[in-house]
Amino acid sequence: MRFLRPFALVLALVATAGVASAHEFEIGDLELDHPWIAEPPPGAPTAAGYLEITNESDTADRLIAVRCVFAEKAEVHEVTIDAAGTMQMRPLPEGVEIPAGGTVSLARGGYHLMFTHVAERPVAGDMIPVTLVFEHAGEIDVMFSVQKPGMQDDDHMDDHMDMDMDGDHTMEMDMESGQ
Ligand SMILES: [Cu+2]
Repeated sequence: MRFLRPFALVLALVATAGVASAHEFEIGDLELDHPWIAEPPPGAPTAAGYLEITNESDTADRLIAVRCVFAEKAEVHEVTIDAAGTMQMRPLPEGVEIPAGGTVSLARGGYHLMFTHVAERPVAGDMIPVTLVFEHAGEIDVMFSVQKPGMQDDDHMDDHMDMDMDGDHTMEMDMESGQ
């Protein structure tokens, strides 16, 4: 058992870091959990944003628009995989539905916010204000924390640790290029 203790300590520190960086916002019956932007590589003109949206009402809502000042354009995007297995993304002009009583994750490899023509490169540690517009709940200003890809919430952390243990980063790399 002695040999396991240092490893257990590392896990505890990781879990604490995840909790410290988690933040959430509420508007009406919507809960917006841990909005974050992945730090783009130097020179990249785009950045991707993620969060989890829970709708506690019995009426569906819809994220219909995104506004910000740090990029010229902000859109809701979806990653799709075509028949040939190529990952692509497309804007969703209708936005994303948040079903009644449901949760929608904007996460790597799926729905995400796409910021293009970024004026100033977001750097890990920055907090960036972004306005999210919902069809029914209205508008809310949310602070997105900028983090290095691979340093997100606990769930993601678990995924990455699993991948590290498997020694297989293939899936993760594909997802990043799909942003
Ligand atoms: Cu995109």
